[in-house]
Amino acid sequence: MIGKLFTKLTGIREAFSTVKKASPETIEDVLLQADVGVRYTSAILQKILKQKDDAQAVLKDEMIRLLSLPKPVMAGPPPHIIMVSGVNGSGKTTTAAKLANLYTQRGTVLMASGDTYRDAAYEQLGTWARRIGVEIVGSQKGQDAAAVVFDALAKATSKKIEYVIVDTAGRLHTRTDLMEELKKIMRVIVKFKDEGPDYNLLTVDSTLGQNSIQQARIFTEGIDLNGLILTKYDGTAKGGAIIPISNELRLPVLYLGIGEGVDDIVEFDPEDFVHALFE
Ligand SMILES: Nc1nc2c(ncn2[C@@H]2O[C@H](COP(=O)(O)OP(=O)(O)O)[C@@H](O)[C@H]2O)c(=O)[nH]1
Ligand SMILES: [Mg+2]
Repeated sequence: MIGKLFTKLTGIREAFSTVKKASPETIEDVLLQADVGVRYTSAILQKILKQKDDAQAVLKDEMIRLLSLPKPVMAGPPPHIIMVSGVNGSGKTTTAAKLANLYTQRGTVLMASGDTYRDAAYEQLGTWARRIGVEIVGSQKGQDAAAVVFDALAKATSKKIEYVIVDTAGRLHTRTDLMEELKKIMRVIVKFKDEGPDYNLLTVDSTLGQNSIQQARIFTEGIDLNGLILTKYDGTAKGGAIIPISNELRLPVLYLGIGEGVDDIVEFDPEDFVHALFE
């Protein structure tokens, strides 16, 4: 994983590479420019100043600590359910495909096209499904997304498929409509699995930096999320926002999207990640 991160995260790595022998003031600039935010930057800086130790080592330790939120674990009998939600364009469908591809290494996978609002959303996911070689359950535009998810879970249960990846819509007529639809999908999932989706993930466009937190709150207040996927991490100068995003929302980062290809995803490990930044 480190190797892949290393080659893909050139932007943010360049910024952090200057930290090695830098003064606290320079480190402060680097963190603020990477969109770590005032609150976490000053907390980190206080630690650096207090310890008078190797600044880079302190910074690394602090970043690892701030990124080590407990992750959900997949439990119980299959099908294991991964649902992705988020605003339009944040990378849900691409991420659903990447996850489907990733989980084929662990078992059988079925994708559910729960975006019945956007034109051609099913076709987009279907193209990925064919490329990856996994089954897909979808419907026509305008049909009930919760019904699609129900069909997918019924199929997965009867065919003993191990992983179901649920893509969802990012935009309906209003925010309330969108949340009601997501809640309805959740009610269907709970019929199959009391605890809800094993991974209930929000996709966050990391090029927006901290600005994405406000948008994300609408989702955290509507449905019971348990993790984040930061997408477009390959193209962001604001990658430091991973710290405020995860901590303000109190959600662990499970994956990073690092490109448009189906393999461009890495499981997030705080230590690997921080070490890759400073390599
Ligand atoms: N560079 C880059 N582009 C991404 C990544 N994830 C998604 N995209 C692009 O973002 C755009 C929107 O993605 P899509 O999955 O359709 O978003 P959705 O509306 O949330 O389903 C597409 O052009 C994707 O190729 C990523 O990790 N890196
Ligand atoms: Mg989509």
